[in-house]
Amino acid sequence: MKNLPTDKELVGLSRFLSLVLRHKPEILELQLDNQGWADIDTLIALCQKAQKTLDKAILMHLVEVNPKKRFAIDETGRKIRASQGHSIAINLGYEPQEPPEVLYHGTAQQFLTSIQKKGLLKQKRHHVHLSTNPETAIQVGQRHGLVVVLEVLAKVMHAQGHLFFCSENGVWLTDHVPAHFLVLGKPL
Ligand code: HQG
Repeated sequence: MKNLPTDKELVGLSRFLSLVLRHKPEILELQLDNQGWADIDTLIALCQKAQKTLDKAILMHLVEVNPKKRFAIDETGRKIRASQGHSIAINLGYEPQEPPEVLYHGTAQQFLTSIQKKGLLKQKRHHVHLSTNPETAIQVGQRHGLVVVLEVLAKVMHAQGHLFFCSENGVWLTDHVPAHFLVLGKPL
């Protein structure tokens, strides 16, 4: 395909779209509906106005090759949203699901004292983010410092009434993980 951005440019565009679709649609004056969807043609027009190199082909390519499948297109093909990670007030509409026995959360060593006291908090996001494998948790945690992987006793939590959701791109979400459901893996 010709005229597609380089990998580096795609990372920059993906970061910008994550910012707009998860946290600050107002920087483009973009309207999201209450499930977080934006009209694709409007998004492209507003990005172009903001001097971003984006057209429909580039956007579709970005959605397709994005390593974490961060963005979803709706069934009409006219709308796009981030599949998880929001800080703005939208409702993704995922149905509660039974989680696997164990899920993983990667964090940094400096947060452990607080996590042991308060459990995992969702902080600025809508949910605590969990993964099905420790490798992903390592990648997530090392963004914050010396990585530590925590095991979450998800099935037991679920049996005790905690709700779990799985995003379109396979990230498990829950409101809060009390400390007694956490098992501390070995610091890496
Ligand atoms: C920590 C990325 C102190 C928590 C990733 C984390 C993920 C506490 C940080 C997604 C705490 C929040 C989310 C407590 C939790 N005391 N610290 N009681 N409870 N924390 O970025 O999970 O690349 O909001 O451990 O892949 O790191 O953007 O959450 O270290 O899926 O698509 O507070 O973001 O996805 O940090 O990452 P974040 P996260 P994208």
